[in-house]
Formats: sequence, C-alpha cells, structure tokens
Amino acid sequence: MQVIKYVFQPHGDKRGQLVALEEFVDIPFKIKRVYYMYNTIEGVTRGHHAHKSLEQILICIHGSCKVRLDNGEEKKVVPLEKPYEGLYISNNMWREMFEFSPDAVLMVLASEVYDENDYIRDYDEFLKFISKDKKIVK
Ligand code: T46
Repeated sequence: MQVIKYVFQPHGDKRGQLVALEEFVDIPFKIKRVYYMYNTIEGVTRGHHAHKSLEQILICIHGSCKVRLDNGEEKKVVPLEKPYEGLYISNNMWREMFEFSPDAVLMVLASEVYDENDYIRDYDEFLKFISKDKKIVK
C-alpha cells in the first residue's frame, strides 16, 4: 500500500508560520467541505469506516494522532504530528484515527459534502464492496 503524505510549504518569517492550501495546487481535488475534531477523549478510536467515493486530506494542525489505513489486504499506521503535513486518504480505504494527544486538532479537507450514503461502516461489507470493484477492473 502506498501512503501519500503531502508536505505543505510553510511561509515562515520572524512572526511565525503560515500554511496556505489551494485546491488543485496543494490539494489534489476541489475542496467542498472542511471539518475538524478536537477535545477527543483519551483512548478513543474514531473512524471505523470507509468511503465509496470520498477523497480526503487529514492534517493534525495541533497536537498529534495516528491513522490506521486498511485497503482490505494491507494495514499501515501513519503518525500525524506536524501542522504542515497532510495524509491523503482515497475512497475504498478503511480508516481509524487513534492515540489523539489531549491538545490534538485534526482538520479534514474533503472532496464532497457530507453524505451518509457514501459511508461503509461494516468491515465485512467493506471487504465485499472492494472485491466487487476488483472484479470490475479485471
Ligand atoms: C472520515 C474521518 C476521517 C456531520 O454532520 N457532518 C460532517 O461533515 C461530518 C464529518 C460528520 N457529521 C456528523 C455525523 C456524526 O453525527 O458528526 C458526527 C460524527 O461523525 P463521525 O462519527 O462520522 O466521525 P468520525 O471521526 O468517525 O469520522 C470522520 C468523518 O465522518 C469521516 O468521513 O473519514 O472523520
């Protein structure tokens, strides 16, 4: 599995740092939604789902957390601990976010507006969904 992590350009000067993100320049899709999570309770794991078509970039803009990616064949854990790094998550990828530091703010840039019908929240259903996709490709 290829993990795609973007390293954004911080515009630093004597006042501090600033990161600017533009769709199709720094982000590979049109940004239709931004959301973020904070005050995550210690020990909590979020996610536990995949998306049928949504693409996203996850940026831990404060603190740190980890993301487990699972494409049905392989799993990888990716730490997010820098405000200038973004993890790209494609569709058809099971994700779990965990080990949030108490000060973590995880911001997500999404290619689509919120649509509950795009979620696959059952792992067995996810495996069936991606195996259907593979048959179509063959
Ligand atoms: C994802 C990971 C990384 C909305 O009303 N609008 C929204 O845009 C979102 C994202 C959520 N919600 C509501 C739906 C639930 O009642 O907020 C509540 C928490 O959402 P959820 O349990 O889906 O949160 P996570 O952290 O498990 O997953 C979220 C995204 O939903 C998901 O797309 O990939 O972050």
